[in-house]
Amino acid sequence: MTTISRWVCILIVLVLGVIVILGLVFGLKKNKGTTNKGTTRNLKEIVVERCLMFIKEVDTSDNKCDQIWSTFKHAFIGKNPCNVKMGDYDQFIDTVHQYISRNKTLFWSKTQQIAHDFTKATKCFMTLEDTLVGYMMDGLTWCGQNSSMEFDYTYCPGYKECENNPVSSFWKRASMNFAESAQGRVAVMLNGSMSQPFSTSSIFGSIEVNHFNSSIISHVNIISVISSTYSGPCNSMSIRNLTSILKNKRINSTCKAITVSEIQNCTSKHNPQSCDCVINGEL
Ligand code: N1C
Repeated sequence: MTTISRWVCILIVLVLGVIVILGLVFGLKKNKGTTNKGTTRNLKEIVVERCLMFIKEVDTSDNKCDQIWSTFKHAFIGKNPCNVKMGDYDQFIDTVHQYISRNKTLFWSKTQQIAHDFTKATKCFMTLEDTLVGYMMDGLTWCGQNSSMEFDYTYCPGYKECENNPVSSFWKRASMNFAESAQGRVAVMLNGSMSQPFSTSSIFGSIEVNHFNSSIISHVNIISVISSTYSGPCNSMSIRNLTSILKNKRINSTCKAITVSEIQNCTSKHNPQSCDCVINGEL
């Protein structure tokens, strides 16, 4: 190779290197800027349509979707999106009328997908998203702006930016109400593959458990969802911590480790009616 062609090769490698580095830098910057979504487009239409559909198919009680929408909007519109508190949704929660059947409540923490696949397939339990409040807002983002009656469609703060953001405060307030309404034997699906399946900083650990009403809840069935290779998670410190918190509230509990494939088997089309296959008839 001549000296000139060697220099041409070096130059090409350098130019390619610079292009790759610039691509990475701009790519990362772009991702960083788009981490937080703004308000979901057509929020009102989506929420009202979901409300009407839910009332038609699941719940025939006297809910008024227009009224529900206005109390929901009132909770955060015109407010600094870092200063919307749980209490701002009080009126909204009071406007939605729903009855949660005894022995049917399912809580979850870090098991969102599998818990919802399970309730959808078996219809034996209800998560918050299977009630009108959770169904309407599931997967949506919303926030307002200080001194404006408009939604912010470009950016809504997440939990990392500020705790009192409209979406986090909504789920906390809705979860509090859901936990207060739970009656009889209830269940919770925890992620037994994590080092801390029960965390006192999760919504389940910091809000729902604290609002369990021991005069109407008789038993908590803790389901530790595990991958087939992991064993012994019911004995983990964090689950023992949950058991003792419940005991102090005078609520009995039992824990059972169940593999992902056992749950999937219950939710598969071949086994659609398996109401208690996951809990083996304990509920
Ligand atoms: O913090 P988590 O779980 O323990 O919250 C889950 C717990 C469930 O039992 C639900 O009843 O709290 C309720 N809940 C929801 O139903 C819900 N839907 C969507 C709490 N949070 C919910 N989200 C979003 O997931 C919300 O943005 C919140 O911050 C996460 C919490 O999920 P997690 O940490 O797995």
